[in-house]
Amino acid sequence: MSDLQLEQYLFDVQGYLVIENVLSPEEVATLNQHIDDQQLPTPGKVQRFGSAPAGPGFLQWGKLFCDLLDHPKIMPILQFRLGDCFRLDRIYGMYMREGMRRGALHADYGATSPTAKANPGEYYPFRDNQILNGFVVVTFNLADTGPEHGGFCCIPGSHKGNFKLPRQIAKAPEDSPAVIIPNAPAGSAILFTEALTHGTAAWNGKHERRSLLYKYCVSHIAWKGDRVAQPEGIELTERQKILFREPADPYRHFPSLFDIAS
Ligand SMILES: O=C(O)CCC(=O)C(=O)O
Ligand SMILES: [Fe+2]
Repeated sequence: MSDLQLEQYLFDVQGYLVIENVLSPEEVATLNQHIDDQQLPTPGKVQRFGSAPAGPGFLQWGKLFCDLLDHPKIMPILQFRLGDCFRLDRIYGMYMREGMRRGALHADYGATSPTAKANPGEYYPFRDNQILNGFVVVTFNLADTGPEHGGFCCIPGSHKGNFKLPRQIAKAPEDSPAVIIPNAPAGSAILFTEALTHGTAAWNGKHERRSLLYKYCVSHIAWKGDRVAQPEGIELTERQKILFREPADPYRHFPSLFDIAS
């Protein structure tokens, strides 16, 4: 079995996946330097930076941020989940200082999601060996996160769950053994489906948390009404440009990301 098949299996059963060494230490340092150059306000009340839409968000801060849009180590895994045609829905960075509190556990699909009562529309899913989820996040870690520090947390396997998150867990996720904070060193990427019950754990690290989140949807779904703008003055590849397109039918009105050279 190839590494890719192993990754597909683990992503499917866990609902998330950590891939280490996606970024070199030099790339991590350069991205962090670009973030330092922005002289952002001290994290506290705010814990997001460089969000888009509106505008291009942190993509405007350097070509390296744009190169992560279709990182070669990530694209084959996204293809498993999202098929050939997908788009960038939104981005933001997260930064945290020691003592910052956790966020609420949440999910964008299923019984716990705010849309749980919405009519899903008529569709005829093919279930055999197919992954139906269409909303995936790639978090590039520019600083270590994990059980010791905090950061992304989740309930592994919960994307396949059928029942609402119990109040006992929602109230005190830190006390529940079902909630884990995966170890994800600087340079690693955490992929997770938005169907997974997940959140932000309290930050106990001495260092600042720095993560870049890129959120992708299948081409015919949009979770945001407006689009991430292409950065100005930064040359994007043809493939990267596709990620900024308006939502549309896969293949018919939205091209495959895998037919063209990256
Ligand atoms: O990485 C985190 O702290 C969680 C972010 C989150 O909730 C999300 O991307 O939907
Ligand atoms: Fe979330």
